[in-house]
Amino acid sequence: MPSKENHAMVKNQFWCSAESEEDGASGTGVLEAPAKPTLKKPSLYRVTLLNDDYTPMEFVVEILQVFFGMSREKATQVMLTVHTSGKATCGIFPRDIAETKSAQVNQCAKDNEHPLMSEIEPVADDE
Ligand code: TYC
Repeated sequence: MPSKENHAMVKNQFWCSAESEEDGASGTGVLEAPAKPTLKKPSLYRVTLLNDDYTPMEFVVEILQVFFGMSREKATQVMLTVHTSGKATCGIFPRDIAETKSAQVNQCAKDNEHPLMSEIEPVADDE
């Protein structure tokens, strides 16, 4: 069973070896660290709210406060943008979170018998 100390030692050896490679010293038999790990950022999704003629403005404001953590002032602003422009962004999140928030909004609207709908769309990498 390797001890904590052993683990730290192996880790140090690992990095020392990678550094010594730059000096031309190789053949130590120790695994080399990759020069640069290739990491991919998670794709992001925009949650939008759609306008309709029947959902009360106050209900929309409360939805934005509860599910998107907006202040009452910000929520009122966003609700009015939806009301006048047809839709607006509520927030941008990794896919799982965007899907969950959108589903929560749609379920809450359904439970309260309002036609309010939200949807999600992918955000372009250069956006
Ligand atoms: N248009 C609605 C009304 O006049 C209000 C509303 C705003 C509905 C935003 C949906 O996403 C929405 N009562």
